[in-house]
Amino acid sequence: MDMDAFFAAVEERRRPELRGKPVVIGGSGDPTQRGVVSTASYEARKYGIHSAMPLQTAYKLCPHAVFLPVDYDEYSRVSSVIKEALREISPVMEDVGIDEAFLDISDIQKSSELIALEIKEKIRARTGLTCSVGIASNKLLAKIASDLQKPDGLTILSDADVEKLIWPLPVRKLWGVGPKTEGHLRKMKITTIGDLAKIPLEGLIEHFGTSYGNYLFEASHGIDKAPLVTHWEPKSASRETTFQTDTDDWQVIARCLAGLVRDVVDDIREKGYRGKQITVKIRFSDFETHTRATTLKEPTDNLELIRKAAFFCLGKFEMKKKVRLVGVRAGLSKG
Ligand code: TTP
Ligand code: MG
Repeated sequence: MDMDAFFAAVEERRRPELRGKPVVIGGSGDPTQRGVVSTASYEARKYGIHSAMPLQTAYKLCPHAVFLPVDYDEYSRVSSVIKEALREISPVMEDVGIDEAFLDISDIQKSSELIALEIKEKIRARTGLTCSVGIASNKLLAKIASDLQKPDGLTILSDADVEKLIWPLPVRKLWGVGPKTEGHLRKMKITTIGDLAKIPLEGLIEHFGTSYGNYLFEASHGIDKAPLVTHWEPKSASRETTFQTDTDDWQVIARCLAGLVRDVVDDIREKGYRGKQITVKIRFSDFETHTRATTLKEPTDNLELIRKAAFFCLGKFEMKKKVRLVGVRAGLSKG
């Protein structure tokens, strides 16, 4: 299950006057300032606007779009309502992200289609939002299926459909195939999943090594044996900020870091964790990015200790250039 244009849909639901207009969610909501698009409504996507695009570019593509800031607290709240509804349908759920989850429905004595309709109806009744559901024999295929008929989609994929429906898709649709692999494959004249499936396993291992070669071979044939991960521990908590204008003012950088540390500590306390490894990230005006890390004697959620560690890391940077972005991360352990 994957929600449709999630952040934008939440905003449209609470402000019905936005319906049908191009809506872009990102950064502080001011498209003349720095920041990237978190998501765009389907109306806004018609103008070529998409996630991760600079807000200023989105503004050029569609100046009359409605630009709104990210209200993460509200989206998290709606996300919890959705996850609860899904758990009622099947307790075997893998929570993948804010708007996405896998459900194991193999033990439910109903047709796949009925279950899918029930999922869509429950989510619509509790949140007023639409989602897209993909049903298949494994996570890899279910994820691809959920994307085939967005928005408000329902796609049931049998293993026999792989050749007809999956093979024509670009290789990027496979999990774990990023721009780098895509480029590498393009040089081998492989652009679709079907092209990839025609390469013998040995050939893929030769080019990509045993582990990734095997993965590409299986994935291109629709094979995925990974089980659902129904419980996971957060491994880290992090925050970062991009300055409106690059700065070499140490006071500004320090104040920013202190604020980020406070947010991270709030986060780890709320979840009942403790931080051990503290990392500070600095991106300079030319996008060169460095990290400095330190490990605390023992895991803690003490603000002072974590702040001290973060400033110790900050002190290890050579500030030769203006700073564009500051970030902090705490590696976590339980209790
Ligand atoms: P997606 O499910 O990738 O996108 P979406 O729900 O907006 O649209 P679609 O109908 O295609 O599924 O991501 C879910 C939310 O995560 C999205 O609403 C905003 C956020 N997000 C970002 O903040 N940055 C990103 O680069 C992406 C891809 C998503
Ligand atoms: Mg989505």
